[in-house]
Amino acid sequence: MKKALITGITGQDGSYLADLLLSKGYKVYGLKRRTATENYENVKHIKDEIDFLSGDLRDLTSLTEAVKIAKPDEVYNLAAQSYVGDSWKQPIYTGEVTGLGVTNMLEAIRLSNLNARFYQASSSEMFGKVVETPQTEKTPFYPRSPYGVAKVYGHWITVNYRESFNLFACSGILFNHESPRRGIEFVTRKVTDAVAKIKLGIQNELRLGNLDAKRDWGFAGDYVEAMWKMLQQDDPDDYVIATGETHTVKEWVQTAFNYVGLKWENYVIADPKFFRPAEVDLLIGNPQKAKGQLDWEPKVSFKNLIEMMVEEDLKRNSKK
Ligand code: NAP
Ligand code: G4F
Repeated sequence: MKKALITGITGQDGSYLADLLLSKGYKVYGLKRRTATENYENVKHIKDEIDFLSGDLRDLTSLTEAVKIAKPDEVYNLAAQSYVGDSWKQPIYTGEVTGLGVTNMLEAIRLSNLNARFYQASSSEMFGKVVETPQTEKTPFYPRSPYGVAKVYGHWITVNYRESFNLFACSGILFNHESPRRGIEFVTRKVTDAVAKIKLGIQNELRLGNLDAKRDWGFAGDYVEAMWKMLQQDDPDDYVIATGETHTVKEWVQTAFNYVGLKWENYVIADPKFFRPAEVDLLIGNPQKAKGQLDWEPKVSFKNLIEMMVEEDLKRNSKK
């Protein structure tokens, strides 16, 4: 039986990846930091099938211990301070977790002499103020936030450990991916949750920032398949994972409101609080390498993704 250690198991991607690996017969260990209140929401349906190990990406001792206990064949490093907006409010913390935390995880693996394969959750935020469109594995990075800068560090330290120590280390440069398990602070889920609440009469307005930003949005369930496929190859490499389509935030908003038969202009209010000190205006990835080498393709369309999320938020909010 293969064994996998997932950091960030309580997050959106960690939970979908755990679903996938359990379905493939893996023994799954999940690194979870100590919290005063329960935060198992995304993994409550599989809680009894996962071995949770206590740890924090900033704490090498806990990572070393987790690797010692799990003896993993594969390590998926998904933990991060992942919210771009907060990375200006907590730049040092973001650097410590999202950047240096990657080195801690790599060191824990290297010092264990276990030959575990390693996946790093890199991000299209690294392209930031894009220097070419669409973005590929070869597009130079130009990060626009402390989060993006930390991810660039995490990406290059992964490449460096592969080249220095011959580790099987892959970096997935994933474009935005969403789902009903997405954190409520991200624009996609903020919108679908608000649309559901407005439809149900429990909210009457939605305050948003920049509606003109463009993102390449896919479904998280499709994207974790790509992570797993990267670690099944003969050689480690880096891959862009994207749909190859881009849409504005306004299109997301319009589509979500349309789905419940409402006009978005009647509810959305521009609020300067949600504009960022520096914006990433346009992201669109070219997933050709992943299609060719990993035989990976996204399955859920932009419209179906939004409808899936609005439906789930309608259900969730109806129960309250
Ligand atoms: P997420 O929902 O925010 O989950 C982040 C996870 O990291 C949570 O389980 C969180 O635990 C954990 N975590 C945070 N700080 C930690 C620390 N110091 N030590 C240990 N665990 C810690 O993020 P996601 O959307 O699933 O994304 C997964 C990864 O992919 C992240 O690295 C993100 O930056 C990257 N990424 C995401 C996207 C996307 O569109 N979703 C695109 C590209 C890259 P708590 O539950 O305790 O907070
Ligand atoms: O949903 P967002 O916060 O996601 P963002 O910044 O693109 O980052 C996400 O995707 C990255 C991959 O490219 C990941 F690496 C990262 O971890 C995260 O998962 O914002 C999307 C866009 C931005 O342009 C933002 O300015 O939506 C715009 N926006 C407009 N109003 C808003 C809002 N974003 C948020 N969160 N909240 C708003 O009210």
